[in-house]
Amino acid sequence: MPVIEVVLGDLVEERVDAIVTAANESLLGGGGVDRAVHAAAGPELAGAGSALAPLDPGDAVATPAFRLGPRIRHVIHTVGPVWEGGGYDEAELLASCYRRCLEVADALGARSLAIPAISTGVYGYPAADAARIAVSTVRSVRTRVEVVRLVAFDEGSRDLLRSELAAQGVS
Ligand code: AR6
Repeated sequence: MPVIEVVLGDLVEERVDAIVTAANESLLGGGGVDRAVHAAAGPELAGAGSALAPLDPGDAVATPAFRLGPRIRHVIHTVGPVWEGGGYDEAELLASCYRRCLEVADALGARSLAIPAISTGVYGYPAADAARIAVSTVRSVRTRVEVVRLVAFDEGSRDLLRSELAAQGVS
């Protein structure tokens, strides 16, 4: 199980081997955190991403990090579920995003990984439920990734993630 750190801030300012972007199936970039990642990585990211598209919800793929390097080496693109009330496998798909991102990071040899609150923006996933899934999934994965930084963009999300760490017995 990797060490889990909860932080408040901008994902693209992280110093980690790989960051995860909350993409859509085209991998061409969009709004929210995906916009910030594409803006920081440069237009090459959309080219590399679209060559691997379409990507199914719950899955993840990696590209180079382009202009985010050498501070960040890889961008892992994952597509979260759109929240449709909870009856459409959203929880399973969200857990799958975290698992697949860790698998891809492990295969790349990444030892540190920063992940935003996938699906909790444009895709509407309730933040408390998403925080529970983020923590429970990351802590249950066997991986050589040593540190996972869960990056919240607002204090409310940060506090939810911290509460989940405490509730799930992760110090
Ligand atoms: N750093 C960290 N977290 C951020 C940042 C940032 N710079 N910017 C936003 N967030 P969202 P989704 C948080 O909407 O719900 C895009 O158009 C934000 O506050 O980025 O998975 C894609 O292309 C929220 O908590 O992703 C897809 O079409 C979290 O990141 C769609 O949106 C996720 O919000 C994906 O929607």
